[in-house]
Order: sequence, then structure tokens, then C-alpha cells
Amino acid sequence: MNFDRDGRRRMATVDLSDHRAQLENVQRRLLLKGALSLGALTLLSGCNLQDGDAVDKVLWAMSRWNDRVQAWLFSRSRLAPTYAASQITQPFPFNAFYPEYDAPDLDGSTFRLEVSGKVADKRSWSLDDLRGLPQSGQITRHICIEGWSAIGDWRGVAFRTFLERIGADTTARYVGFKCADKYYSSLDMATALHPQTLLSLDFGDEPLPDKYGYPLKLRVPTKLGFKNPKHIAAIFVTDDYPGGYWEDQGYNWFSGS
Ligand SMILES: Nc1nc2c(c(=O)[nH]1)N[C@H]1C(S)=C(S)[C@@H](COP(=O)(O)O)O[C@H]1N2
Ligand SMILES: [Mo]
Repeated sequence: MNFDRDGRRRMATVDLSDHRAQLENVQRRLLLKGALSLGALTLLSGCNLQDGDAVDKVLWAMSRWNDRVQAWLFSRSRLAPTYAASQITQPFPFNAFYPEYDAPDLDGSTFRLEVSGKVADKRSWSLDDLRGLPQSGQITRHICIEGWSAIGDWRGVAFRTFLERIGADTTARYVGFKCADKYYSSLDMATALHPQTLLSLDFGDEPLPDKYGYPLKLRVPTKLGFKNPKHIAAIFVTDDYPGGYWEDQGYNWFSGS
């Protein structure tokens, strides 16, 4: 805007046609910038993102890109730290998308773990079948995205051993988990095969208590707590991205710890 000597406004007579493309470009960039900071704000304030929203699309694309970079950086041989028995957190915290008194109370005698997808042997497994496989244990730190961590003692079957027994196609991309409480999650195959990924039946010397995932929990010390499904009812091997309960609400899927 220009002003004449008396302070009155005078319209600029610049021909904008030369600049139109450039202006549109700037406008687009500002729009994107606005969308990103709005997205960041939405994340910080914990609001739900709307379906089909442009902000949502940008953020999901970023998160998927982030997954690829993390998978690439992830070392198959890197081990999570282990701890002494004296360092175990007492009492170990409970967490789920419901209060502790709603934890499923399952009957171990009739329990069968279902297996499906890209595997050679789809027969289901009883708890005795699983206890018949070689057992091992770990004392590791569970880290919850909500801001707490605790050291626990999980024992059971190396998940790699289980995948070998069912003849899993280990060139498939994902292993998915369906839980008795409607929770679900999934892992990249490299993490499923990681030496510390454990199909856990026991917490210390005892079968997993209800609140910690009876009768089966996948213990993944290289991942955040929400990628450690409790009360596992079914396992499937697939190339189709299975997502997860929190993953589908925007938690980053890879979530290494
Ligand atoms: N089936 C099931 N598994 C689950 C959850 C859940 O709500 N249901 N919550 C996850 C989250 S966010 C955390 S932190 C851990 C908590 O495990 P804990 O109760 O043994 O501490 O379980 C994970 N696995
Ligand atoms: Mo968590």
C-alpha cells in the first residue's frame, strides 16, 4: 500500500500477473506450514484428529515415513539391557485401556492359542503344548508411553522358537496379535525374531497373573509397553499392515524403546 502526501491511500498499480504463480506458491507453502503447526498443536493438546483431514494425512504420512527410518536404523542384534532380580519393581504396575478389575479372567484349561496366515502349521496350541517348548526368561525394563517404567521378570518361549515351530514365513512383513480383551497390535518380522522377544507364560515363578496378561503375553523389551500385547488369543503372519489398538489412534507404529 502506498500513501500520498496528504496521507490518503493510493492503490499500487503493479501488474500482478507476473507474480501470480509465485504468490500461489507462497500461499501453498504457508498453508502447509499452518497445517503442520496445527497438527503439532493437536498432538500436544491430545485432541482427536478428524478423519480425512489434511492435517491428519500429513501426520500419518510423516509417521509412516518415521516407521521406515526406524526399521532401517533398528539393529537386529542390539539387546535391551537386563537387570538383577533385586532390581525388579515391586509391585509391578498394571496398565490397560480399562481399570484393573476389568482384566479378563480366562480359563487356562480350555485355552487355545489360534495361529493363522503365512504359516505351515495352523493347529492351535494349549498351554501345556506351549510349556512343552524350551523355556527361558529375562529381567528387563518395560517402558510405557504414559511416562512410567518398571523392571519385571518374564519367562516363557523364545518367540523365534515358536515361529519356527509353526513354520512361519519369516520373509513376511508382520506378525499380528489379537487379544481376549479386544486389544490388538503387530510387530515387524525383524522384531518378532529378535532374541529377546518372548512369548511369556510366567511372571517370576508364577503363571502370569490376570492383570499382567494371563495366560499369554508377548514381552518385547525393544519396544514401548503398548507393543507388548497381553491376553493373546490369536497370532497371524501377514504382509498386510495390521496396525494396533493405539497405533490406529496415532501412536507411532514402530515405537522402539
Ligand atoms: N491385551 C492388552 N494388552 C496390553 C494393553 C491392553 O490394554 N490390553 N495395554 C498395553 C500397555 S499401554 C501397557 S503399558 C502394558 C501394561 O502391561 P502391565 O499391565 O503388565 O504393566 O500392556 C500393554 N498390552
Ligand atoms: Mo503403555
